[in-house]
Amino acid sequence: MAVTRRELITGAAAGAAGLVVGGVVGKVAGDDGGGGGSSGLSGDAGDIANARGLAADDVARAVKTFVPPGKFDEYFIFSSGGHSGQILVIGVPSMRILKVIGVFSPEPWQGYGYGADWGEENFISGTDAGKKPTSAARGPLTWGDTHHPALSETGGEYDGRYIYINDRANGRIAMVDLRDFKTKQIVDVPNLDSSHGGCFVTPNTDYVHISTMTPTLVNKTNIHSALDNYDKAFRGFSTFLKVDPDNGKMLVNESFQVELPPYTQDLADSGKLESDGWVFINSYNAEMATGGNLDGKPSIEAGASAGDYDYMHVINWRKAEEVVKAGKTSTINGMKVISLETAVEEGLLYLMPEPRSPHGIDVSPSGTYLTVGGKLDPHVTIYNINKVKAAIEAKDYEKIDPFGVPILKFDSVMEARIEVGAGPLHTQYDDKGHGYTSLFVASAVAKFSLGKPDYDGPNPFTLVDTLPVHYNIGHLCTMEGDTIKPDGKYLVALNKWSIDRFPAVGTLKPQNFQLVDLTTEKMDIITDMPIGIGEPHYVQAIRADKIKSWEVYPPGTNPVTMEPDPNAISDGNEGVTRSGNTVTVKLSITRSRFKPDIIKVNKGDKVIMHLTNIESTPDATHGFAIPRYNVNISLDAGEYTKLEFEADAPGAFAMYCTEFCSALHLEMQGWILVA
Ligand code: CUK
Ligand code: CUA
Repeated sequence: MAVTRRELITGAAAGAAGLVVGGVVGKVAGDDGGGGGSSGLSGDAGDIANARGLAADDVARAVKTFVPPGKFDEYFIFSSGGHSGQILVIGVPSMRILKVIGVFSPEPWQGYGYGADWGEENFISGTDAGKKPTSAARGPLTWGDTHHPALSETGGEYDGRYIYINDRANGRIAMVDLRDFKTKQIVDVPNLDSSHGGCFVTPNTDYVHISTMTPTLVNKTNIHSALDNYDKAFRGFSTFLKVDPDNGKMLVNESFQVELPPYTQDLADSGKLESDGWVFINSYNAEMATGGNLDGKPSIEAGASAGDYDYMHVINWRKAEEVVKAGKTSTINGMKVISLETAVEEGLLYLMPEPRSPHGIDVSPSGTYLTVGGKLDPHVTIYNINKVKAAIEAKDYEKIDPFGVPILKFDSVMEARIEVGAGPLHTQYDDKGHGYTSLFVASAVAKFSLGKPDYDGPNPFTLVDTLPVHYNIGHLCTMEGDTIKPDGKYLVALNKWSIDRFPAVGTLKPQNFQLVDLTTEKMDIITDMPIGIGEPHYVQAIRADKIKSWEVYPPGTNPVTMEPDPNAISDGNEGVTRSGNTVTVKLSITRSRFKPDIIKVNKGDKVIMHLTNIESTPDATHGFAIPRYNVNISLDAGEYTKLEFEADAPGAFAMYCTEFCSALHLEMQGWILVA
């Protein structure tokens, strides 16, 4: 390694970058405030810091997040994209966006939803069973509202294989394969007209769970009066989608649902270790308010907040599995459903009172504690699973709800209530037995201690620290935070508003991800990251070395199967054949040509194209775009896909490669002549 001019000037030894950084940080003075010129650093780094007006703390924070060019981040976070319908992949601690994965919305850069077999299918398929009505007038659904990503787990730890995410708007769920970071399946979940926080996997990914948010209309006899008979016409559903362990796909035929009362089911989490076999689903609107403010009834806002308690649903899914095996289900819209009556009879569904409009429910790493944040209550309420099990065993009920479901006694199942601040929403955990709760109203993060076995210290269930964040924090996420072994280390605060943190970029503002250092005694914000794509809700953080992404596809791989496709084209077997009105094109793609590069068809022909990028060099992606036909495909090296369209528009269409792939990229063009 050559010694650079700068190293000569500063006297740093070549190749000793780590020592240089250590030396600089060691010289940081204890000066916080500092305007320009008070970095407290000496030497070259000190001059730069002084010239930029950076204080000592700024420099220390910068060093904590800096990932040198060519080096990689320690963690990935997978972030929902909100109503952009996508997933964002971001490196931690650098907070650099690594990828946007098209999920419920077409993504032209990835050729997702513009003709490629693997992408297009997701937009037209879903489950055939129980397909829900979609307005044909507006065409197929081309967006979703992604909220809650769920990384697959083995033994309660992320295994880096798949990620699932729900569509809040339409009651769907998608699976992304982390071998190639592409969406492989969207299931339009029967009996779910919406979904929300009930998206998680069981600790070995036997099932991925998704539940209703707004209850589903199940009795359609008189839809205009349905809201007047809300308790009879609507129901919630908790769905356990069986996962194929070989490819992560959800198997609707082997899945089941548990019917729930028409409360509004919200956030949910899977039990683990101590609570393995159970799932927990919050709800609000136990009042079953329906709105109707023009008729003098309260808005849902007021009606749903009238009571002092809502209910957490406690479901024993292993018992539910047995009930399904015993055939005690009915099939509704292609889904096996355990009725409310059966669920109560079989002792697999209970309710627990929760103070005032809860939102988040998060199970502690040991599985012992369930932390609930109530939007209108400044406390978090912590339940103990062992007390829950004992109360169920002893039939320690407060009462039975109008749907026959036993409600456990609050005092029997509650372990602690900690006053954390205004508007607690979601909680995450670290490796030392602390919980971190987002405070939406207070715009802050509260840190508190759990009890044994998660926390073994002197003051259990005590508020330890509070950190202001900027602003209106929704979710938050610690590294590996939903597993049985969280790393803690960093916390990402997902703030809904950014207000004064970024320059104005128009009237729609970016959200603000703030990276928080958890290794210091007081929590400390070390960087702000504007999110200019979508409105993230939840994120999960996984150690980067657990992701085993492929660098390149083996020749002719179809991303749908992740296997070489029998129709894949290799160099030399290209061609165009006709049978009646169907024209089949076998086309190979490489730097810098399509073969064949002239395709002649007649108006009205059905065109089937088998396209293969025959390159084996990682990064050698080519595009295949047909102007005016809304076709825009991206083929990574080795990738095969199929394209079908009707040649209904006559003309000479210059198909071209959309990726600047070589010096002769601009020449990578051909013709489709439709006469
Ligand atoms: S929700 Cu958005 S802040 Cu969908 Cu998990 Cu709480
Ligand atoms: Cu291939 Cu440009």
